[in-house]
Amino acid sequence: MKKLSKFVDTRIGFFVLLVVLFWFKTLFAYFTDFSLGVEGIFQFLILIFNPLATTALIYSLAFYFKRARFFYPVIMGLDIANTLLLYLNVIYYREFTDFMTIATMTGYSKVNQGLSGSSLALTNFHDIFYWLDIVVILLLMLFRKIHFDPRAIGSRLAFAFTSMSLVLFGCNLAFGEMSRPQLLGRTFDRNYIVKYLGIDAFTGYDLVKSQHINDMRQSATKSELEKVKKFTDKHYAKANPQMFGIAKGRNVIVIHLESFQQFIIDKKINDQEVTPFLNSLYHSNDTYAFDNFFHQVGQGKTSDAENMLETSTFGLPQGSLFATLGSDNTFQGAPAILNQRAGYTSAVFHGNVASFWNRNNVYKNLGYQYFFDASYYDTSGDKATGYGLKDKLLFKDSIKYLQALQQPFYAKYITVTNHFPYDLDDEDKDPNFQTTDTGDSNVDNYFVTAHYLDQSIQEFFNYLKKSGLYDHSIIMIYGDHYGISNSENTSLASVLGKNADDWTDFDNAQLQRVPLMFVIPNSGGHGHIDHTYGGEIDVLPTLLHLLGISSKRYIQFGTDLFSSQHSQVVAFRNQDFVTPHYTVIGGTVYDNRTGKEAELTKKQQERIKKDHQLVNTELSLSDSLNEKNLLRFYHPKGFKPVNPADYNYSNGLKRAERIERKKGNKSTSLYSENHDQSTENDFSTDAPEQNHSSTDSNRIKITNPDANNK
Ligand code: GP9
Ligand code: MN
Repeated sequence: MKKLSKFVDTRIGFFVLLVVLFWFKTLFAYFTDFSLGVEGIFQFLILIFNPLATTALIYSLAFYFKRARFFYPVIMGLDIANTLLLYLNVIYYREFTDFMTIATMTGYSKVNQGLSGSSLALTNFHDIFYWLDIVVILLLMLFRKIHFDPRAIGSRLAFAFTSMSLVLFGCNLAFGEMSRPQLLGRTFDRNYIVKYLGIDAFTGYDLVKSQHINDMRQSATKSELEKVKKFTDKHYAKANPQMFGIAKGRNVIVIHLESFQQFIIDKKINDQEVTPFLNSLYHSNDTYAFDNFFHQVGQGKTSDAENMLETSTFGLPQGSLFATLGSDNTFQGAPAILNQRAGYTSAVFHGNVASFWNRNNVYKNLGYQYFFDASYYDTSGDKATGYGLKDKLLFKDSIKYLQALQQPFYAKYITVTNHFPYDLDDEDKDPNFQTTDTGDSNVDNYFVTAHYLDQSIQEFFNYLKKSGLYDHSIIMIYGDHYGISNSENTSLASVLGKNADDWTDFDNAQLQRVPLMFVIPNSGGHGHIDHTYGGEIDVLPTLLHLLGISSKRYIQFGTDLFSSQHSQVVAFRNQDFVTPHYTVIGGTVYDNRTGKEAELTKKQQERIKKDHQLVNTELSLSDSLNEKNLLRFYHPKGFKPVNPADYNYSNGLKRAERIERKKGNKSTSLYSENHDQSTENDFSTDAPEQNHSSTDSNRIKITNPDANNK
């Protein structure tokens, strides 16, 4: 004991004491206040280790102050500031299930104005532990139980401490990247960065990022907006009069098929269709389907797809637009446009935590009125896989929310079960479906989860028909991006009847096709498979036109797929592109008919050069629009800017019910139309989990236990 107190009386001892105490406090926060979703021993070890490096790094700065009367106040000041940062995050997390960004701290973020007056209500008895050590240490110093050490630490030693901490941090980062590749590059979820690197590293990282973003935004001028506007005006494609308004006034149901590629459609394995139900939709004369439709996502994957589909602007060249810019950017997207132009109610149903891809913030800026995330569902036991609630349960357990929405509604379902690594419990597997035997488990399992997804869509459609929603809805179904990556495509080759040995970049590019279908029941039966080339960027203007809403006044980079003026040059995020005749990858031009390098005439070369320029221009103008947040300068006719403060995603059902009551017999929700009877019984599923109690497995619970949303 004596030895210990002697050690604490040295500067190094005091430093070690503060570092260790802060380390423990952080771990305390990790295990009591945050739910970081740690999986497996490796992640657990990283979590335990991660506060150490940054704390040591920050506190070592005090060593550069030679005099005791500077050293002690500085190191205590750093400790107090660091504790304050941790503590504010604890309180913030209790309200938002998220960490504080620089934008929230400085009040820049419009999504949530930092901690509100209700923060006192968010304090907890155990919060004493965050501050107790500091109080005790200050008292011990005051009563001279801890003595000030007058001996300064030499500059070299101080530097050694700093460098050691940096090395430790380097190791921490390396382990984090090992467990979650592209951790910083893609910023999936702030929870992840904290889980792997700790709060200090997260805040530092966010500071650098927000500085960069602020610089970009400040440099923005109106003339840049005009440049963008000029481009999109010039490329606007006017609606096809035969299609314009054919789904006017209907509910819009969007089904996001996770990682679903077009090649699965009509695919037979061991003589069985992988997705018989989707295939039947694909060939139905109520369905307008596209077989040359490409995903165009970058590193933001799902979130890039969502962004393109709902704003008709591209994702960013690096990272996810949702994660990096989505909290503060101005959007003029589908939920707000449909609400303002045609009175639509908007909602998202998704069985993962709300913070993933920063959706909890972005959706408010998009004008989504409801977001039913994992906290609205029972995801315990075997009801969820890695990315959340299993699809069959998502559709089933959403009915009580869906039926409460005023019609017409714009409802988006984001499925998750068909997500890498395509894990599915045996109980969910169809014993009659035999998958491939390629030896590559990702490929083999991919078909199994795709088959499951297909069944879940069928169950949902059965409900839509039974409840009557089907007849006055348009159901848009799309695949967000590839499920099998380029490096695995050779394992897929044999399944596609191709030879893995002569697999090329051309083949990879062709596999970036994803489904796009508009199911429009009772619309004349003119549905067909359309061979037009297009991509995710084109969906919003197409959908708006089907709903009879002109898209002309908005800044959108895509064009209506049904329009005769639609451009069929499909840009990938890395500037490669596909046209009906050529596929251009890294400058190499392939002929689509042969799949071989094309021999081009002068004229064709000119054409391709022009297409290339078009691709570069649209991508860079979209980047400048988003990175500089230029839409804040743009006020299309009748568009009221979205105010994120108007939205709050807790108590969604109660809010919807309040509206039902207020509207009385003018309420248009399905529940009201059904004479205040629930339609939940119209849903039938063969999901085995529905009857399982919540405690039958120890799988990680992704639900936020603090959320009291129902
Ligand atoms: C997560 C889900 C998956 O909520 O949407 O996103 P992804 O990994 O496909 O980008
Ligand atoms: Mn996805």
